[in-house]
Amino acid sequence: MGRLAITRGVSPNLGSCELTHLTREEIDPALAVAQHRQYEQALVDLGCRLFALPGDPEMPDCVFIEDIAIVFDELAIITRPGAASRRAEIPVVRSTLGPFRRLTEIHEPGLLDGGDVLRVGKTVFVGLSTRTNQAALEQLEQILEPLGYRVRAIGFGSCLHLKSAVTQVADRTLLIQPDWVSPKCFPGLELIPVDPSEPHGGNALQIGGTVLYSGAYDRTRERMEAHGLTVRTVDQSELAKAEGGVTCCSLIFEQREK
Ligand code: CIR
Repeated sequence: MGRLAITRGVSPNLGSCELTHLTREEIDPALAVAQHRQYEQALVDLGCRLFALPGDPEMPDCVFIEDIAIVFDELAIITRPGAASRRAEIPVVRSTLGPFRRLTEIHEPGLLDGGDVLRVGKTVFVGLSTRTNQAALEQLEQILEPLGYRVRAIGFGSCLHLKSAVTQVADRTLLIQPDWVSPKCFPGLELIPVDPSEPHGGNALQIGGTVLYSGAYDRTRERMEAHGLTVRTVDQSELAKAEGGVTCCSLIFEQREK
């Protein structure tokens, strides 16, 4: 039935977003909205059917929908975000995913942001972070291991989420910021390190045969192209000030009724 991309609009209060590693900078709300539309258009151009939810003034970070759910072929896991301010984002995402997947949830004391979960085939790497804890990791093991997935805990530092540091760009290839997460965590996979001058360049979104990527990291883009990857860029300057990247702004999965 094709690939579905669920997105959520930019909150008019994005300027009050959570920030962990960055210093607050003024965000241009109109530019953020325009850039998010450009991102949504790129998803459509890359073959996704777009399901765009409206943003909410009460939820500054709602555009970063990736953190609220992790969608597998077999089921979807509704997270319990590590930042309490973000838990109000859950109900709309839960009801939107309901028709497509059996749902399960992370429960207290578990804390989990989708940005800390990197799935590569049947291996699920889970970053333990300020947002994701051991209790959630154990709940993920209980949910996923009976379905044949291996769950692996990963330590990392200097960035918000595991996927700020490492993302999948081809079936067996990861883009990685080796100063923030050890390459030794990913045996058997080909690794493309970000250019050292672009430390924030580790977040890329593979959609079919194309990598959707920020336009801010030319040298790392060239490295991916030198590996034979096709890269399409989008401008994300405003969402980057809120510690967001290309993976954060959508939930992408094969559409089918459950
Ligand atoms: C937050 O701190 O929760 C947001 N300002 C940024 C979330 C970005 N999400 C992601 O990397 N998956």
